[in-house]
Amino acid sequence: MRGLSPEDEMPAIPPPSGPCIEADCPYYRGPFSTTPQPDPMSTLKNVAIVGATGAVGAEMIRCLEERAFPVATLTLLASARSAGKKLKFKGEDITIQELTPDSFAGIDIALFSAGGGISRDFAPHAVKAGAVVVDNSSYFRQDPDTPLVVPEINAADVKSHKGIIANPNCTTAISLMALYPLHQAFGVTRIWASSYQAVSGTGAQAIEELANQSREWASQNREWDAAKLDSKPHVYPHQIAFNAIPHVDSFLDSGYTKEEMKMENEGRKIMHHDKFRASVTCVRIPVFRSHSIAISAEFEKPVTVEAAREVLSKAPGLDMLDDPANKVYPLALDIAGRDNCAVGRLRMDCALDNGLSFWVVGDQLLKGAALNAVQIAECLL
Ligand code: 2RA
Repeated sequence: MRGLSPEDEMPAIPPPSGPCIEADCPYYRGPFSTTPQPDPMSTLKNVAIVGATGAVGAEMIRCLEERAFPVATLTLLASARSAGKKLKFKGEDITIQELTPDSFAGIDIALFSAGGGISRDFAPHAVKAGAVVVDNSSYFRQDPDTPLVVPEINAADVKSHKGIIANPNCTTAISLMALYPLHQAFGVTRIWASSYQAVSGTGAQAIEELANQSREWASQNREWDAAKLDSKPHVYPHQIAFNAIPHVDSFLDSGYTKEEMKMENEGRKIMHHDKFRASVTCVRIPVFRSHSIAISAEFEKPVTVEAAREVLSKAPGLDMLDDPANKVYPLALDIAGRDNCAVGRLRMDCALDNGLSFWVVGDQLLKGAALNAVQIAECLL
């Protein structure tokens, strides 16, 4: 299994030889582009990764390599605890350095994935040193001066950055990969959604907690109906193995969690749709990797399953897996490790006058974090 970590901590894709869709994003892999590709050798960048030892950091290194990002030098930054350890990039060992305010001299692009506090404290130093920061934490997402970008949706927003570009929350990014093309075609007004989120979205300790609890149950030869363990959970407020916990991030006075409100708040900013409304329940489930989201969306213009299928089958970065009669629909286990998100279970929503229900799955370490960040960096080339 690939390395794993929290937010606030693919197949190989060389630079495309053919044209791509977005004038603003030279490496964009959409089907309709006419934009010529840059010469990667003329755009070599000094790149830094802050939080290189985390799961998202590990995926960032992998994405840079697999997508042949034009890296001149790669600087890996982490806490003092990890300084001196080595990680591989393109077959070479790179020694991890301790993150300090002076770490960014000569850096062109700094990918941050080490938590909101680190972003708050160190991103300004990176910007001052002349780097553009792509930040995976939630810290700058609602800052009006910071674009919040999913390149398939709003690559053009990258241009308005003032040194920092924010990467959206994983559940939002994955949901919008299917919702935004539908919005373009039919005009979404509001959604109701439930997420089924993998433990790797919380981080390495959460992965251990699920693995340990599963082992504990199996080693005790328990019956299926005696799944409640004696040992106390550490990461989650309740046992995660064999359970579903409707509690992701902290609760707000409204009764929703912060994670749940990210869908509406970030969705509005990314889609440039101030009236978008989202009522979401986020649930942590005992899956290691990939988030799944069940969405019911209401639209302004008449929608049909056939028209939606037509739209979604052309959407960049999204696969249609929708043949329920043959048991074909997106599954977390199948999508883990893949760049593309997948959508299926398309049906007219029986409780709405003009609504569609669907199921979208994405690898939250990739499209929900590292891949999206590297795609944003590609927009800077
Ligand atoms: C999660 N929001 O809890 C995080 C990952 N970005 O899954």
